[in-house]
Amino acid sequence: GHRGLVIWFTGLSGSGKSTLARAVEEKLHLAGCRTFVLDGDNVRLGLCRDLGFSTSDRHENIRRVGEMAKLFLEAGVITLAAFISPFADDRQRVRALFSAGDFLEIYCNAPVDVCEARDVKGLYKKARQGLIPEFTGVSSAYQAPVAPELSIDTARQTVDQSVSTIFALLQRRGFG
Ligand code: GGZ
Repeated sequence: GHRGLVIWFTGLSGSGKSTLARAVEEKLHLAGCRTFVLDGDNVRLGLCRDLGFSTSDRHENIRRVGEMAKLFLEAGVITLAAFISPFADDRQRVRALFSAGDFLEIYCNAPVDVCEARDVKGLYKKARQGLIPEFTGVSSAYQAPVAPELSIDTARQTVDQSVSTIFALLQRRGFG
């Protein structure tokens, strides 16, 4: 068996967080690991359905997810958390919940114009039109990580390349 681990993906909407989390999860799963992906799509429907996107609601969203990841860690699960988590102090507080070896921060680094050009869900367009207030990268700040365990140039790397980079780190840490 393996111990628990938290892999925390941060980056703008459309930077590839959930895509990479799910691709890494699949590979870990094939290697026999117990995994779970947490992202806005599952957490904001239930546990955090009372929260929106104000600064204080984002603080609370990230706090709850951090605490949940801690419970999963105790259960021996590899948690892949994919949240914009735009504020450095929120990410720092999450990191502080864990021992150094139990937490990896991965910055999905793509410029806003690249994320906006993809605009899979049409949210950037709506944000530019003023229909979504406090949209990260448009009308709400994103504070880039200063010292993540990994920074991935998701504008230039393919998903496969990014997954390989992440997996190499996981294997150095004894996973997969
Ligand atoms: C940012 C928003 C907003 C605003 C709705 N700002 O691309 P998506 O759609 O699927 O991912 C985004 C998701 C972000 O939720 P998180 O829980 O990751 O955010 S945070 O960590 O800041 O709490 C986007 C959608 O929700 N979305 N409104 N105003 N993203």
